[in-house]
Amino acid sequence: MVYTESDKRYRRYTITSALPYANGPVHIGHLAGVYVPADVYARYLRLQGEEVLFIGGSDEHGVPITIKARKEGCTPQDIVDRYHKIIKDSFEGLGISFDVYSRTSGKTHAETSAAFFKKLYDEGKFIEKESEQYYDTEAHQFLADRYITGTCPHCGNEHAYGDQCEACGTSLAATDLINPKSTLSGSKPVLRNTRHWFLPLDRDEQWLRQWILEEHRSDWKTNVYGQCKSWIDAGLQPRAVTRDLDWGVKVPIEGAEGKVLYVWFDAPIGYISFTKELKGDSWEQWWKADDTKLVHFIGKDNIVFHCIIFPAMLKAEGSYILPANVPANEFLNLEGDKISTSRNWAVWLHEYLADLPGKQDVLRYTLCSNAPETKDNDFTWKDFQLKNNSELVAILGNFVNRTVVLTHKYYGGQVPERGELTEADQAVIDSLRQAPERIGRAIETYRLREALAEMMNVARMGNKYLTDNEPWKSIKTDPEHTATVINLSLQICASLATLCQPFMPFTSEKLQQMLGTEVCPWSEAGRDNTLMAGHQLHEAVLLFDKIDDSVIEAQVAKLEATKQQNALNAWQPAEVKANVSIDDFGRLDLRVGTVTECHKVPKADKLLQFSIDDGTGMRTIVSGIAKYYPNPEQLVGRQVCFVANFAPRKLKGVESQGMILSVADKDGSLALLEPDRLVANGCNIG
Ligand code: B3M
Ligand code: ZN
Repeated sequence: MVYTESDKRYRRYTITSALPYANGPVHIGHLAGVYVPADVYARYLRLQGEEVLFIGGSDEHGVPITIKARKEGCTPQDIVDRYHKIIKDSFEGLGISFDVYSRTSGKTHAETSAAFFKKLYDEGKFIEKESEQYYDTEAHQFLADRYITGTCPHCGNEHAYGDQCEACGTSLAATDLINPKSTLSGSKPVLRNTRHWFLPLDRDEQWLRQWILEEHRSDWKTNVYGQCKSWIDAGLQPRAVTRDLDWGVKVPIEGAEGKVLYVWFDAPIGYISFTKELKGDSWEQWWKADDTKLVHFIGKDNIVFHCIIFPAMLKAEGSYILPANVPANEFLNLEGDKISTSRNWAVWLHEYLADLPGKQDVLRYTLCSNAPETKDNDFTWKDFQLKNNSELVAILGNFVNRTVVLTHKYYGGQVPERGELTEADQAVIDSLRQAPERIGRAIETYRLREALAEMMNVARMGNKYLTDNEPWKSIKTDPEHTATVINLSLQICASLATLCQPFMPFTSEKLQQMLGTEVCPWSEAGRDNTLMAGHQLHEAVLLFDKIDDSVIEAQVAKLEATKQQNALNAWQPAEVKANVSIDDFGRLDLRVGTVTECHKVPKADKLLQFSIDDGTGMRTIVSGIAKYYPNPEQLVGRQVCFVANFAPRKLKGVESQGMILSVADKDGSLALLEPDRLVANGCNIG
């Protein structure tokens, strides 16, 4: 029984989650934005007894995949095979409960998307246009989308792509770019004529305005509504739905050789193809029946495609329903910095599962409670640890553990009979009864953080109930009421087994095992008599373990290493200084000498004191390089280069007569200069 009035008319739910590009693994940003919320929603509706189809799959077309293949010297198929498997397995590992997880390189998808295009083509729904597109004369190829980069005309970002500027989020046409450059050959592309098919979105403005801006004014999220409004207000333009590429679904008409469907044309049709794969002949009701609710879970960068372009395609085809809601989330950052695949700044799901086995629900919980629902949000490992230790362990785990342990201790693990109820007992029963609806309404309106907090409030209530009643004391003084307290606490535990299931399915499973129950229908989850007196529990096991500092430190160190690697990758030699004359250079007296002694200057951590045989005698040089040479005596016997004619100066009481020449490497380490064979001490450098 769903609680939101407008949802009551639906008989089934088609829930889609954005199809991740199979050119890299999935990270926590994807999870927090799309997959965890979608999974919570799907699991909840199933517990409500609703008919649910939860669709996922890999997006295996598009230019980024071909670019990666080219870089790695393999085929695009190799790339998508590799990542499809990693992505699919890791989703499964996290308990994302797709009914189908397929891929857009499959046969059904090729047929379905080609047929969709063909129907629109036959019915004259496209406009056909010859236009000038960039062409790489060295690589002999038209440059679609990411094959071309240049400066964004809106924000000046010099690395904008031919289809989008990632710095300001604007969607671009390649011909908008300033100083366009081919990513294939690096050359400046030329314009050539080519023929393409366009979806005339300009003709859709009126109904889109009515449908989104009027009808969905109050039930779509403000961030989604706002983006749609600014798109529509800016005036919609025809969008090309074909590309000159050889990787993708072939354009199914004559005279279109060498052309494929644009990835954003075929990918959303993937939702439909995958439904066909799973449901066979009965697929249509999931996409065409008015009592089906279609909901797209996506990230904010996909809003225009799911709210405007795909609906325009569905509308043009004519027999499909439109999405009832598109609950897009904002972005999740990592330790204060934007998640980035190219900078490897991410927590990758498959690595998380390997590094922290058995902790799926901790990640699900953290991501859900931090979900970027209304604004960008930040993931930090410290917060992750805190959420585990002071919420999951201290509240939920602690409550369940105390209850089950006490049941074993006092009643041999059997649910005790309850006696007369006090007012406080009754208040707990009343509050428990209302919990499913409170949580359910929040989930139905995509306020998952709130829903999760409400679920935890049930555990909080349980903890407080135990603490207020102190059964470990009252067992001696008031055994009858103690039995009531334990009985009710167990009912709360049983409720939690169902109420936590959408968020934390692994924990729910553990809890069910411990209690010897199964999840119940959502509408019954608030009952106070789920566990009958006399029912035997199984052994108490801990739902959550504390996460030690060392675990967190290891993850932080991993990110630190990434940062350093990125700094190295970004390193460039300094600019060359202004010219000097040979006379300027000649005034410097540079020489070679041999180190005869070397030690730290007392009470100065940074300084080394060198004694150098300079051919005429001994010279002392003090140099601030102690941290690079922890064993300075090892420098004895080596030849070094030094400036011989600096005026002497005192450093920590020692007179320094020159400067030793060294080079600072890009990673911040240091190297001393040395002639490449032994030379006489005192020789000049020049
Ligand atoms: N592959 C884009 C993305 O990951 C895309 C989603 C397709 S959903 C049909 O941002
Ligand atoms: Zn820009």
